[in-house]
Order: sequence, then C-alpha cells, then structure tokens
Amino acid sequence: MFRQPLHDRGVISRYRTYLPVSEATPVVSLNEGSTPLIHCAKLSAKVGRGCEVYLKYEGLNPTGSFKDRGMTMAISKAAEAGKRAVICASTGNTSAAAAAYATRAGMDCVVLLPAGKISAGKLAQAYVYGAKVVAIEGNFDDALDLVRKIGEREEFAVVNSINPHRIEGQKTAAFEIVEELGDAPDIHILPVGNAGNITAYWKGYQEYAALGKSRRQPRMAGFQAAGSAPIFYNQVVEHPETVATAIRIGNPASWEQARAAIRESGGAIDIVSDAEIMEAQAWLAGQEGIFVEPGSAASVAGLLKCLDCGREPCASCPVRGVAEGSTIVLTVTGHGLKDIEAPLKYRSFAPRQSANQVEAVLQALGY
Ligand code: AN7
Repeated sequence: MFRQPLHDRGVISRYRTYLPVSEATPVVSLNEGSTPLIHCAKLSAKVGRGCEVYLKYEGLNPTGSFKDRGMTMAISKAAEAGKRAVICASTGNTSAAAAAYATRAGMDCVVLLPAGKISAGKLAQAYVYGAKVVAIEGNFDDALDLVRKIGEREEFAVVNSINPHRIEGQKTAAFEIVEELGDAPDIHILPVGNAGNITAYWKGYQEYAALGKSRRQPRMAGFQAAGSAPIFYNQVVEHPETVATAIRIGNPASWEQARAAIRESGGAIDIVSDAEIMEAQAWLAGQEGIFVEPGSAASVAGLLKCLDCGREPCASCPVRGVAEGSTIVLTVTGHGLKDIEAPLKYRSFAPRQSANQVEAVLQALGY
C-alpha cells in the first residue's frame, strides 16, 4: 500500500461534490489545479484607480497548461466507461495533457496535429508521454473534423472540449479564484481559441454564485489573435494565422457557448495583433517575472491594448467604465517554456561575449 501524499489535491478530489463523478469513477490525476493567483503590482499600477490585477498562472499545471484540469475529468470518465483509447485534435496543449493522462490510465492516445504548426516543446511532450502522433495536412479545424468522425468508432473516447467532461474539469479554476479572493472578480480576461475555457469559467462562476459562494459574477472578456478571430468577426476563418499557435483556430467548437458567456456576463470579445501579443509576453516576463506562452499573453495584450487605446471606451473594451477599486483576473493559460521558438524568433537575444577572465566578464557587463 502506497502512502497518499498530503499534497494530493487534484481537482477531482478537491471538487468532487461539484463534478459528475461517483465512487465508480477511477480518478486519474497528476495533482493538477491549485495554481497560484498572483497579484501583479505593475499591471495594477498601469490600470490605476485603485484596481487590482491578478494572474491565474495555469502554466504551473503538471503538463504546463490549463488543459490538465479538463483532462483529469475526461480521462477518468473514459476509464469509467471502459475505453482503451482516446483521441484528440490539438494545437499542442490538449495533446500534451491527453498523452500524459491517458498514459497514466494505461490507455492509448492518438493525437491529430496540424503539420508544422505545433511548437517543438508541445510536440516533444506528445512523443515523450507516448502518444501516437499524426500530422494532418491542414489546420486545427480540419484535424477536429477528422476526430469527430474517427471518434464515432466505439473504441475511442474523444477528449477535445466537445467532450463535456473537459468543461466540467476546467470550471474548477473559477472556483479556486472565488475561494482565493473571497468573491468573484469584477472582470475576467482570457485568451480564446476553441472557446472551451471561457465557457468553462463562466459555468464555474455561475455555479458558485448559485451556491451563494460569491456575491457577484464577472464580466467575461475574451481576446482572439487578429488573424484567427472568428468570434470577433462573426465568421469562420478558413486560414487562421497567428504567432500564437495555441489559439490558431478558425471555427471554434464552443462558439455559441462563448457568445452566451459574453452576452450573459455583459462582457466583450476583442482582438490583439501578433506584435501586441509578443510585446505583452516580453513585458510580463520582464516586469512581473512571469513567462507565459504567446497564446496566453493574448489576455495581457488585451488589457494593455485597452489601457493604451486612448479612444472613448468602445463596446468591446473590457476596462470600460471599470469602477474604482475593481478586481481584474487574467488567466494565463500555458507556460512560456512550451514555445521558446516564438520569442527567440521575435527578438534576438545574443549573449555578451567575453574571455574566460574576471576582468573581461566585468568589462563585457559594463561594470
Ligand atoms: C495556451 O491544445 O485548443 O479557447 O488543442 O493552448 O479553451 O480553446 C489550446 C487552446 C488558450 C485557448 N491558451 O483555449 C489545443 C487548444 C492556450 C491554449 C487556448 C489554448 P480554448
């Protein structure tokens, strides 16, 4: 008999009452969740007016992204149903999480990826965790279409966010935020790709409000990359492009749910350019010490864009009319180390050259 570690607090054991699990569900967990909510003094100062900004740092999950919250649920339920294999399409993070959790459950994991558009770190994760990787000539949306078809076969469980258990697991991030702040924030900002996460957060906030655990519900503000912004433009993007490959999605599965979350919460959907995304990534790492992948930096880019826009508050502005002393939470969805190619391509980081001598090093440093 092994010893149950004291810190074994995965999202199913922590939130069992609020999730569709029973004694019959074998819990497949890597102790995901319980990620830090980090107060950002410099970002708060930029917003001003006594507002406080926090980052929900989801990159600190076991496979480095928020996907682990949904995957512990999806794989546990697949195990309960007796499935031997799971399948997903992915821009990289879903496949990393699926591969890790499926392996833990002793299942095969098949991942369909858009060829050439996955960061090397995420691709390495799929391989190292033991997935069967298929590169599709096409984009994420094409891969998801294939998964929907192949997933009809009896042996597979589909673990994309069209699987409702994924959304259930991911809603726990909203629970954690309410518990930590003592209430929901006034505004919640997050990047939007397939739109599962904005759907999940809104569900979590609504459920906790209904249970009396929070007094308010936040306005949900989603940001898409300008070249991959179907919800913002209200039309499918056939050939989505962005440096933020995680959110390079032209036909989101949870489109309608995302619209509902934005409408019901009085929130907004807006876009950020690739340049704004990469600048936000650099700013956050350089000013707050938090390194997130480009897809995650879209939320920070969105907040910074709205602060700097200088126009009259526009309909899509998440900070419009923000009351003094408001609380703003941004989800940063994945760790910066997931994709080191993007920042290295965007900026040149050359080390200072020096001879192997103390004096030479000091001179190279300008001391
Ligand atoms: C870092 O892994 O779609 O709007 O296949 O990896 O819930 O899709 C990833 C999405 C944001 C968007 N940030 O979330 C996939 C995939 C990061 C992501 C999103 C993703 P959704």
